[in-house]
Amino acid sequence: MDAIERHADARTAVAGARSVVAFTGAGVSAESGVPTYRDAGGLWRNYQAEDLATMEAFRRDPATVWEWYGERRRTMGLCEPNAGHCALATLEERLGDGLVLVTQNIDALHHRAGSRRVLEIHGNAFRTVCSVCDYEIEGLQYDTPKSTTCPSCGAWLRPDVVWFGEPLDEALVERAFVAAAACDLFLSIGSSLLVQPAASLPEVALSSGARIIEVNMEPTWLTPEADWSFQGPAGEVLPALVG
Ligand code: BV8
Repeated sequence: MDAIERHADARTAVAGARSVVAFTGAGVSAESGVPTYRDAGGLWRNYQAEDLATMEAFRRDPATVWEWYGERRRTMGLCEPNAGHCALATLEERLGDGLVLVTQNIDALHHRAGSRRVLEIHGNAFRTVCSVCDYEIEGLQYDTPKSTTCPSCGAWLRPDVVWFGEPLDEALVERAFVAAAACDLFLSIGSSLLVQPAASLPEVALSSGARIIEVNMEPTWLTPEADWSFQGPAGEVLPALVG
């Protein structure tokens, strides 16, 4: 089956699906200018994850961790959703709550593309919460807050993201895994599928009999298992699959 036929086949699968999970990683935002984590020049090459995205690092040097998130807020805040994000927003319009969008991204670009039902399982870089009490700054912040001290308990404020070694929000994880077990089509888009527990979602879908479409620039452990795997930019492949 050549690429065109494979494409047509996958398009038919998307058109015919009734319950879909779209699972996204940094690759879906790459064409918007958001650096990915592991690609050449990816975030982690410049900084060791454990140096910046852990509670230990924050306790050790909160000012540097805030400097890093302030820089990422400024960078990501200037990025616009791309055709890949927009295609998923279109799919949500068509499927209603038949689509569950689970993202590892903290860049809020799915929301900005118009998607409404987005499970941000690793948090949102633009939200600010207290590292101790349940205080939260209203709305989104696109830079380091003027004061990083909690006005309620005096502790450090932090970005509302999940750091390595920290548990994800149980209710969000539950909804994501229930949707993966129940879907008839699972889309894995722009993820190296290396970070747990998120990377187990395609496995749950696979073992529940869902058909799998992968869109990623390079092969992953899921590639040989997928019904269709497209190694191309999500901003080009997704509109062709969903359009
Ligand atoms: C936890 C928010 C326990 C912060 C993130 C050993 C084995 C197994 C697991 C572990 C282990 N050691 C430690 C763990 C656990 C750890 C983990 O999985 N580590 C990995 C690295 C081995 N997981 C955790 O720590 C989790 N917590 O386990 O807690 C616990 C439980 C109960 C009670 C107490 C404790 C927390 C994980 C979440 C961490 N936070 N982000 C921040 O960002 O600042 S993870 C972060 O990295 C992202 O959110 C994302 O999830 C991940 C990056 O992965 P991807 O999105 O896939 O990005 P990547 O760059 O890797 O790949 C991009 C892909 O896109 C590439 O393949 C590329 O080819 C492709 N691409 C590029 N351009 C395009 C494209 N594709 C299409 N189109 C393009 N244009």
